[in-house]
Formats: sequence, C-alpha cells, structure tokens
Amino acid sequence: MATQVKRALISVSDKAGIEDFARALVDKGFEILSSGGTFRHLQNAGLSPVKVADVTEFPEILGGRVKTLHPRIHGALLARYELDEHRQELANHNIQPIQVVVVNLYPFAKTIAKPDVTLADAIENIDIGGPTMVRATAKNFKHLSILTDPADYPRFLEEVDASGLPSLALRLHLAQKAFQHTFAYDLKIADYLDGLQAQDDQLSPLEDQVLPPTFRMSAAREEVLRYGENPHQRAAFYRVDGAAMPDYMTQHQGKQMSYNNLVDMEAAWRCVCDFERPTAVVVKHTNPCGVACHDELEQAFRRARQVDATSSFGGVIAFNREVDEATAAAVNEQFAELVIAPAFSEAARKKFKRKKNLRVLQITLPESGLPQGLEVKRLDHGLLVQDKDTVRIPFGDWKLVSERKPTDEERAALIMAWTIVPHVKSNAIVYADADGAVGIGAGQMSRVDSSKIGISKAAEAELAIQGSAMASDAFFPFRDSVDAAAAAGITAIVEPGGSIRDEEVIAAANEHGIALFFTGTRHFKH
Ligand code: 93A
Repeated sequence: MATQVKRALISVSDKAGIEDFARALVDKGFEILSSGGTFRHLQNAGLSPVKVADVTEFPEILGGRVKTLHPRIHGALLARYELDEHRQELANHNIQPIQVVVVNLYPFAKTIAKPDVTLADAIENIDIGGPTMVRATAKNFKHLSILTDPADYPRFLEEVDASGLPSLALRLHLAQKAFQHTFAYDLKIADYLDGLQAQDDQLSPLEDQVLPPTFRMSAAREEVLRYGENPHQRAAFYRVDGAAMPDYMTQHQGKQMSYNNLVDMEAAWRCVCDFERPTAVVVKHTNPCGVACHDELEQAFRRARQVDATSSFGGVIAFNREVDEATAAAVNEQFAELVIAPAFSEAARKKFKRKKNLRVLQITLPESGLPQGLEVKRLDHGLLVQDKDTVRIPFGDWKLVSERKPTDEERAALIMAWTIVPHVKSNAIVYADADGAVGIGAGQMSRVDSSKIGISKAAEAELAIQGSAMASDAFFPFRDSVDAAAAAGITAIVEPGGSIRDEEVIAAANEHGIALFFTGTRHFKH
C-alpha cells in the first residue's frame, strides 16, 4: 500500500490558501489533479499539477459546464476498491484511483446576493460537476476523503497515512459534512427558483417584480416563505432598510399626517375602493367601524357612522366619490381626524375650512388602480414582506353548502359582508344587510367573541340584525358562532370553510335554516 501513487483531485472556486494545502499534499506524496482554473492557479504558485482534461483525454466543453463529469474521474470516485471486479474494471478502462477530493462550489449564494445579479449569472453559478464529485466521494467514504471546508485541512494532514487516508472516523465526519453542504447548496437554489416568476414565457426574479428599487439596493433576500398571511399571498423575509411615500396624495388642510393617520388612511382607503356604489367607510385603529353604501353620499356616511357611533368619534373617514357640501356638513357634526376622497367640491372644501385641525386628503388614483405591491412588517431582525391581500372571490365562485338557498336580499347582504370582512382585523366577523354593515366584531382572540361583539354593536346602533348576513374571515372552528348568530336573527352566512368541524358547522346552519356558503379563501389580517 505504501508504495501506491496517491492522488488528490482539487477543484475549487474559492482558491484562497489552496496552494499551501496542495503543497502539503505533495509533501505527503500526493499527485495533484485539477480542473482548468485550479490547474492554472496551482501552476502559477509553482506546483506541477496534472490537468483533469489530460486524465480524461477529453477537453473541458460548453464553456466549462462539463469539466470533471467523466467516467475516468467518477469511476475513480465511486469504485468499491475492496472488490476485485471493480479494481479490474478500473484497470480495463485505464482509470487510476483517487484518494482525496478537495472541492468548493461555484459561489451561488454570493452571486444572488449581488444587487445587480442577472438571471443568467445566477444560473451559471449553479454548480453541477462540483456537487457530483462531492456526493460521489462522500458516498465512498470507506475509501476516499472529501474535503469541502478549509477548516478541515489541518486535521486531515495530521491524520493522513501512507496509503493516503485519514482515520475512518474523520472520513465519516467529512462525508456527513459534505452531504450537509450540498443539501444546503441545493436548498439555496430551490429557494431562488421558488422566487422566480414565469410570465409571458419570461423569467424574472421575485425582487424585480415585487420589491421597489429602494429596497433592492440594500436587500439581501434571506428566505422565501411558504406563503404570507394567507395562502394566496407570496411572502419573503428580508434584511433591509428604507421605505417610500406615495406621490398621488394631496393634503388640502389640517395638521401633518401622523403615523397612525397614515396607517388608518390606507385601511380606510383600501376598504372604500372595494365598493362600486357610493360608499362611506369610517375607520378607527385600522378597523372599519362602519361601512355603508347609498346613492346619496351623505346618507351613506350617516349610516356608516351609525353602525358604531361611539367608535366613529375621532375616526378616519373615506369616500369613493366626490364629497359634496351636504356630506361635508355631516362630517363636521363630529370630531374626525381625517377625511379622504378622490375629490371635494368647492363648497365641501369651504365647509371643512371651519375645522382647522381636520386633515383633508385627496387621493388621485393612478389609472392602474390601487397599488398591488407589497406589505411589509418590521421584526426585530428584519422585514417580513408579502403580497397585499387583494384576492376577492366573487359570489359566483362560492359553494352553497347548506340545504337552504339565499334570497336575493340575503345574497346582496352576503356580498356586502364578504366585501367588508378582509378589511377587518382577525378574528373578523361582519354582519351586514344589502346597504352596509350592521355590526362589526374585530381583533378578538376568539371568533365567538368577535361574533358576540358584532351582535352587541348592531343592538347599540339600533340597526336591525334580523335577516342580516354574517361573514367570517376564517373558518369557524366550532358551531358556537353560528348558534350565536342564529339566536341574533342572522339568516345567511359566508365563510372560507376548511375546518375539520365543517360538518358540525353545516349541521348547525341547517338546524337554524341558515343559508351557508364556503368561499375557499380566507382573509386573515393581523
Ligand atoms: O460547471 S460545472 O457544473 N461542471 C463540471 O464538470 C465541474 N467540475 C468542477 N462545475 C464543475 N466544477 C466546479 O468548478 C467545482 O465545484 C469548482 O467550484 C470549480 C473549479 O473550476 P476551475 O478549477 O476551472 O476554477
């Protein structure tokens, strides 16, 4: 054994320090084989390696995509040297044994972390030949050593014996490390591909589509998540800084917009924009506390305010039509923080001027409509980024799961309730008739509490809940909310479905003669 020629195959992208290790191997009696770039690097350092292409008698082809992928190499890495047949086969094909493989892979993670990375760059940095050698050698740890981490070089040199092998324990350890290494490498690639979008036969990275350039400058994507708050929202975790303000808003009067104003503004505006009819929304602490539609905007507002008159005080009010004088006068009856609308009549502007502190904000939506981009949440150690929840399942795609079908009136009420519910914080329960909310239960830790709060709001508002519809942002885990709603006079319910107790919920609806729909899509909002 001691006289056998020992061979080490070195193929590294990161060439730092490799010449010292190669020299130490030569001193231990190893012949060095290496791929093109590594060969040149070692030669420049005064060593005399053998080119892989000279071993394989086949040149590197396809711009380097095929360098070491050859039976002369992989035969040597995979042979079961204890078997006579294998040794004979190697001899027949003029394949010389190899004892050590030293590889570090194309720098895929480093490449995709570059802010200006192109897709072509990323793909060229997916190493195929390297991991193939790493896995082959690791599989054959009984006969070979696989070195993927320079930190292991000293121990290897210490332990390697005359036959070219260190202890079995070290070979096992190195093999285990090697598989972990290629696993992590492949996971990075899979994550990256997961973040690509195929559109119109074109591929582009997720960042290009969803991250504004200001983010991308400083962003290194950490991790693509399975999904966002809901399964239809793509999401990722980023380590970034910075944010931008929209440029399509004009503040006509009032104090500077506060932090809370900005948050409530978006909540109110996004909600009101979900309605076709003239609509008023009153928001308090990011939840709509009243929503109503009416051909006369003033009446819409009066009804919206009535849903929760107490909470409406000091609220943020949004309209989806030009605000006229009568509506402005109604708004002025009570303290409000902020009024938002796509337009204000001259007379309305004049009325508002009497309320110096009232902020009046005009939002001129671009033709493309509401921004579809991202929602970002700050964590201590980075940012969570997800698609906005803009998916709305139309009535035609809901599934009737109860025995009774809804009346036309109930249908309109269900659509109203389901339109409002994505804008209410979880657990969200909305009771509504065809013209607006009659009671809203928001942000409770149990769904049945939200159900009860919504009922009590309707009672306080003296809005008839009898014959109204109920919407729930996520499935009912138990039948209790359905029972509570039925007792209050609710006759139609819409919810996503998907609970293991759906049958229990459907049975409850049938017992109460309630028309029940499943939409298949939930709208968590945290
Ligand atoms: O392009 S590859 O996927 N195909 C190969 O056959 C191959 N052989 C080695 N990548 C390949 N490698 C990788 O090349 C190694 O993992 C290493 O990262 C790099 C070393 O190339 P060079 O010695 O030419 O600088």
